[in-house]
Amino acid sequence: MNSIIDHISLCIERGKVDIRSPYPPDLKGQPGADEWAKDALTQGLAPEDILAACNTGMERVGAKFGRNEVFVPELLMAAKAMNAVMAHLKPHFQAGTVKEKGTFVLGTVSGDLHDIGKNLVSMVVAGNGWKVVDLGVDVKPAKFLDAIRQNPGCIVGLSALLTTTMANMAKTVKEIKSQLPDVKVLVGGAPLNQKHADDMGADGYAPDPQGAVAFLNKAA
Ligand code: B1M
Repeated sequence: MNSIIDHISLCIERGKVDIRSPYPPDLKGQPGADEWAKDALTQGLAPEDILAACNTGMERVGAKFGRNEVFVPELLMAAKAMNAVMAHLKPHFQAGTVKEKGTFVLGTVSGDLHDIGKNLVSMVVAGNGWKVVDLGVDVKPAKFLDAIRQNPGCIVGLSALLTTTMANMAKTVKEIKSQLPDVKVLVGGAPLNQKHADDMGADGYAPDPQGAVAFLNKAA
């Protein structure tokens, strides 16, 4: 366990944000996700590999949570550590084309507070030349509808991380389609698959940010 990539995965898994962070106590005084991400980029590691290391850490802490070995505070620290890495990765994912291809209205659906995946989608889509209107988390259908009306011709993206909020996603798709049937809706998030998207009446499903870009470029 000594490559930079391993350190990054560990910092995410353990919620070690930076060298100043006293949490977790056994890593006090040691570099955290912030410093390792900076080092990784300085040494020329690919942003995609750094992101994959973060996802490994997130999967490990998520699995521990599933086994009741850690609880919500540990997940929050993992999210904080991941955000520290993402601050370094953001310019790399946004260094794509400059001319806007269209507008993508994006948000995490009502009742759901998970935003790390949604933020990644936002960064990568923006880096591929789209204007992103990010509505944040816990977005009610009415807020999506307002944003769509304010951005004529936009495409909408809904993210959900909980099986429970997939029902709210389905309701949101239904509301959008009943009021604004021409608007294209893309859905994504860990618990979803193509069949869920079809059942909800969405126009597309993307498993990752690259899939979202592919959908948008095709739909534009
Ligand atoms: Co929560 N959580 N969480 N959590 N959390 C999960 C999702 C869970 C799988 C953990 C587990 O049990 N093993 C579980 C859900 C179980 C289920 O429903 N099936 C869970 C639970 C239960 C909960 C709470 C209910 C816990 C509680 O309070 N008892 C609670 C719910 C709060 C709420 O939302 N109302 C909760 C809270 C939290 C925190 C707030 C502490 C924190 C989120 C912090 C934040 O986001 N700012 C958190 C975290 C960090 C996780 C895990 C560990 C990591 C999620 C993550 O960021 N992954 C997660 C377990 C896991 O995933 N291993 C877990 C990394 C991210 C890059 O991946 O979000 O999948 P992901 O995004 C991907 C793709 O899905 C896709 O692209 C992204 C990049 O590849 N994608 C899209 C996402 N959106 C897209 C949209 C698109 C296209 C692609 O187009 C529009």
